[in-house]
Amino acid sequence: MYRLHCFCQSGNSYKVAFLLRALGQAYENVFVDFMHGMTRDDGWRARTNEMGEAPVLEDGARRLTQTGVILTHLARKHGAYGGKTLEEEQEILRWLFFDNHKFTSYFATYRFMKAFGPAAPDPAVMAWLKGRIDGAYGIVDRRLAASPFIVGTAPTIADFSLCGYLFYPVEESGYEVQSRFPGITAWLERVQKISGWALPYDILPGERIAPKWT
Ligand SMILES: N[C@@H](CCC(=O)N[C@@H](CS)C(=O)NCC(=O)O)C(=O)O
Repeated sequence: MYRLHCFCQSGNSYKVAFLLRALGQAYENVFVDFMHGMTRDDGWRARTNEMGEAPVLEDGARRLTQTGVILTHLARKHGAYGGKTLEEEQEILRWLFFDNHKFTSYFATYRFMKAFGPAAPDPAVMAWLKGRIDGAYGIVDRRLAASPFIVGTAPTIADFSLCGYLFYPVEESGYEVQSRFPGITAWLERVQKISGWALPYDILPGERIAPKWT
């Protein structure tokens, strides 16, 4: 059985949990106590992930990190959501990189600082991050206004990746998606119809924390 090292505030963990459920694969959650510094511990890094990040997926003796790698591994292994041609595979990879670099990354940082950061966020930093999020979300919104899923007419791991942080309560980030990005909003409705879909706080381990700075 797969073992997923994860925690409930982690949209990156959610990407993998959602895909495992969509593939009908049994897995065990291994709670990562991120909020108390577990991923910064040298021992944890040596044992679990030298990069100091969740999620980590154990597949037998293999330990995989980076959601782009994990999602690709699962799609290939189970023959679903990975694209049907080399061109589609490359297109999916293109969006996985874009998601990791910009779409997820800026938003996850912004939300973390607003909801869970140790001190009130610096307004200038937040304004800069918001500009970067606006840019990335606009690009994805335009794409999704013209295409049911990010790569073509059926869901792929690119969709699992991009939606990672979009099913968390808006109070956590204070960043409104629904009123500003109609393409993304309509796509989220389609994503919710994928078998196995559930809200992140319903399927990931750990305690919910009330947002601090929003
Ligand atoms: N690109 C990585 C990002 C993973 C990531 O940033 N995970 C967060 C939790 S959601 C983390 O562990 N961050 C620790 C840090 O940045 O120090 C992936 O896709 O797996």
